[in-house]
Amino acid sequence: MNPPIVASAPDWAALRADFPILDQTVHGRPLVYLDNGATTQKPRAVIEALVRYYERDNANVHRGVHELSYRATTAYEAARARAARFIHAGAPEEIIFTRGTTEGLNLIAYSFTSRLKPGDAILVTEMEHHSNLVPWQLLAERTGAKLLFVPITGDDGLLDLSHLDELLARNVKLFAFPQISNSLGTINPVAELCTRARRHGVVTVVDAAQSAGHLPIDVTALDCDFLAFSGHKMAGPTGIGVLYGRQALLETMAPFQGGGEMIASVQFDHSTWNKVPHKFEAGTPDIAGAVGLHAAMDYLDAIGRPAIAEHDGHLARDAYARLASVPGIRLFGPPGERGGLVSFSLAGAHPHDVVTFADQEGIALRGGHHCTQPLWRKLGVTATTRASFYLYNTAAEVDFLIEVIGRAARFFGG
Ligand code: C6P
Repeated sequence: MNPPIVASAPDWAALRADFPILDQTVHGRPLVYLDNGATTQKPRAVIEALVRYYERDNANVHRGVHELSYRATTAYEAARARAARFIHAGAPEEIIFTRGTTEGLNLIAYSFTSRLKPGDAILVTEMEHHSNLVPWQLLAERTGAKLLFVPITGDDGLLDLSHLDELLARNVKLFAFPQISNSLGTINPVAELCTRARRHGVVTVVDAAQSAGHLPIDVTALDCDFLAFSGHKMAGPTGIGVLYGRQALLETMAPFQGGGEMIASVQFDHSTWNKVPHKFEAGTPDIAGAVGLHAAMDYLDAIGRPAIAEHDGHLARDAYARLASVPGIRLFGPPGERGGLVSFSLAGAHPHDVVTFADQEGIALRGGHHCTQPLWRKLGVTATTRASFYLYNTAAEVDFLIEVIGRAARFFGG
């Protein structure tokens, strides 16, 4: 009998060689980059795709008929088709290139202005990043709609879904939530949330900023209406992101910004709009960014997103379990299944002190409110320290993190 074919696990340590930036010392110590929730590092494949594009193909898209313009347009549209495959969208037309998650969410909020009225509601959760809260606050201000919140359970950072159906029944038009919380690491049950919202006829918006580069995403299976993510948090360049929108919805939505590319025809006193998705891409887009994002998606899928999710999640669970025994530590987010990050506070030390202490050892952490101020206020803290992991982080780096945080606890705790 033939032995079963088992896909070999990626050699994580060897993958580090793909990321030139990791090969350096900081304050005389080898760099341990654990600020991947803020932005990830870029593999050589992405850097080279950007250089190749600028050295050989650079031109504007959809405008000229010369060879370079043709090449730039082809590369830009190939990136769109790749993004559609990356998240299992029904068609490339459902992919709008944006500057990032924040712009994608603002696009929806702006475009929904004419659809909401006083008495309507927008439902979000208590764990939102400001990018998935402030645009809805502005939409509520513009329309007279009100904001409702799905509460969290406490320090373990799960959504309390016991009253979700009652909330959804309160004239909710839009329900926006993160797939993975950037502050808690919670992985939310996106498919369930979308199914329950759909039963109430509510449009769903998934903030996939912290998940797109880590988990396999299938928007068709999730049955969400919108999903937004940023290239720079998934090994791609800064300045490029994706907004997925269900095509039937996009067709009926008002444009976000006006300008070149987004029009079909312009008169002195009025205009008509280009087809979806171009209707939502006013002005010259980040063509090189799209090319770099294409390379990043290829890079991640060559490794395999299920393997990346398992790797990051394992490092985060291990760090969470071991930090729990450091004196003075308070941990946030679920103790079990979690995305690749851990947030904690340390008695007697401001997170900026902890981050500075770790920085002297070459470890890059993030300290602050991580753009989730209302969440921390609810949990009674103003800021935390966060370690966030990616595919190039190793078990040895977690060991070193635990050692350094232990030293910080002794230093600040006396
Ligand atoms: N969170 C962090 O360190 P942009 O800036 O548009 O690429 O992504 C915004 C955003 C939206 N939603 C979530 C869940 C996020 O985590 C982020 C970015 C970074 O946690 C910077 S504050």
